[in-house]
Amino acid sequence: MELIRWLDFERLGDNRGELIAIEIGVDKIIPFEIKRVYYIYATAPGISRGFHAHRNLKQIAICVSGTCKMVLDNGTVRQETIMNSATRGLVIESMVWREMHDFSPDCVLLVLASEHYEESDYIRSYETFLEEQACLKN
Ligand code: T46
Repeated sequence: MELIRWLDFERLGDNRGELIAIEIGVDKIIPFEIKRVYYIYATAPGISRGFHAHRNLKQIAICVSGTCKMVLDNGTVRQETIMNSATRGLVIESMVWREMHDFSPDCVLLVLASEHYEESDYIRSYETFLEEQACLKN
C-alpha cells in the first residue's frame, strides 16, 4: 500500500522566479475544503516533530523551503519521503501516524488542513493509535 501520495501544483513562474497559487473554490486540486493553514519553521537542530496521528483531520504538507524527512505509518505500512519541493504537496490522510525528522535550518513546511485546530483529534500515543486502527479494521 502506498502512503506517499503527492499533488503536483501548476507552476506560474517566469524568468523572474517561481509562483504557485491555490485558489479556494476554483482549483479542485485540494481534496477538501481548507479550514486552516499553518506553517512549521525554525525547527531547532536535531529536533524531530509530529509523533501523532489525527482521528479526522486530513492535511496537505508543502515544503516551501529547505528539506525535512516525513515518515507516514498506517499501523501496517511505514514509509518515508524527503520533503524538498515547493511544487508538490504530500497528502496526509486521517489515521496516519506522522513523524518529521532531519529539518534543515531553512525548512518551512506549509500545511493545509481540512479542520480547525482540535486537540481531541490528536492521538499522541503510538499504542493508542494501533488500538484505534485495529478497532477500525474490525
Ligand atoms: C501535524 C504536523 C505535520 C495550535 O494551537 N494550533 C494549530 O493549528 C497547530 C497545528 C498547533 N497548535 C499548537 C499545539 C501545540 O501546543 O501548537 C503547538 C505545537 O503543535 P504540535 O506539537 O502538534 O506540532 P508538530 O509540529 O508536532 O505537529 C504539527 C501539527 O500539530 C500536526 O497537526 O500533522 O505538524
